[in-house]
Amino acid sequence: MDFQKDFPILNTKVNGRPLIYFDNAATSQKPKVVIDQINKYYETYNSNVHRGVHELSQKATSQYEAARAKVQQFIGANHLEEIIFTKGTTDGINIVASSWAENQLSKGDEIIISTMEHHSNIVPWQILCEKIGAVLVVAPINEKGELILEEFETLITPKTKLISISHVSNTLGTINPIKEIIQLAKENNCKILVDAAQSVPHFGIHVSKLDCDFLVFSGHKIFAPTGVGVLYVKNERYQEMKPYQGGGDMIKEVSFEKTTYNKPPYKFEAGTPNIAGVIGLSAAISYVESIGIDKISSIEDELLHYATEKIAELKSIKIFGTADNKASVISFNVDGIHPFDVGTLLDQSGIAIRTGHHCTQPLMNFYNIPGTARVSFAFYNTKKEIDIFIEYLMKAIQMLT
Ligand code: C6P
Repeated sequence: MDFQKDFPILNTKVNGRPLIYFDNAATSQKPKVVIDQINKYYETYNSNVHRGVHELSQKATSQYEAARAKVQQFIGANHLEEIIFTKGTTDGINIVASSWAENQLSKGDEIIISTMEHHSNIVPWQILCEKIGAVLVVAPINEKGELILEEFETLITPKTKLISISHVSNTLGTINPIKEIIQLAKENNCKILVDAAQSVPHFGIHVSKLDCDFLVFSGHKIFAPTGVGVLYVKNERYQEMKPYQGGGDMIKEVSFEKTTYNKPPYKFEAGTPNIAGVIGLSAAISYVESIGIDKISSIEDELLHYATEKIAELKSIKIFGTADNKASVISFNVDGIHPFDVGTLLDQSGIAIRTGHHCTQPLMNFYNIPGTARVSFAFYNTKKEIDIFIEYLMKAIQMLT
């Protein structure tokens, strides 16, 4: 099926050539149905939510809350109030660090992350550790870019209060054994946060079956606009959380003497939210559901295997991230060529890839490289595009060696 017709930008040209967009791990493109819903909001019922008796505000509020129900059902949360709208994955992790962890952890307590984490799942914990004297523990990976589970287990001690781990690595594509890790957390009575930025757009997630405490993702990686995301909080955790931002909508009553708070999730959504973004997210999820997340997974899996074989045929290329269980991300380097040069030449041919450290500098240090070139596929990409990419990659290599 031609999914590209659903995405206006995929029918444009870049540098005089039809756009081939292989930077989906950075952000995905937006289908017309999402753009239309955002326009409709601004053109026909733009107003604030939870604040007005007037018709427009009521409509905006009902669309905003319908989006919450859409997300709840999409990720399999038991309760509507377990869905907090955020600015994105980074925001979600920072909320957990400030609202839950700062309140629940003390000096000497430990937080486990892994070598392959995105900076968003490193830096908030470092800031917290500095503040309260907690300790960050880093789980190792092997050369293939897989977690070493036996070693992971040995890192868990009675001091471990939180495991915060990516479901899928944005740089390597590794799919971490999240069920096993959650099981380990449960057995050891520690809480678990899943960074699902790179998994929610690509395969079905069911938070209540997974039984994690927190899960975060960004709207913009699942065909929704930037500036909107989701923090799932298991109901029981709410009683351990304090608001980390104060303002409108998160309160019940305010006086100069004392303020009481609104109930969750509103308690954690201070100020006017990204209403258009939330409405766009809802439309994006409906679009994904109209195709089927399993179908999306299988198309992307096929693209991953096709591209991996083609890239591996090229001499002088090394792929970073060869886990047995991988999502549709391929990071690679060409001998003697800086990834930036590969990316620049491909761009001249209309092919968008990402180059650099991908916000995973500690992972780059593990491999002792400054960065990689990275292609990441969405279901709207095609084998034909991969063939063109390989052709231009070969040309780039010829020019640069
Ligand atoms: N990775 C990439 O090119 P935000 O920026 O908040 O939407 O997402 C942060 C983030 C957190 N965790 C993982 C696993 C991620 O992949 C990302 C975003 C993009 O790989 C931009 S750096």
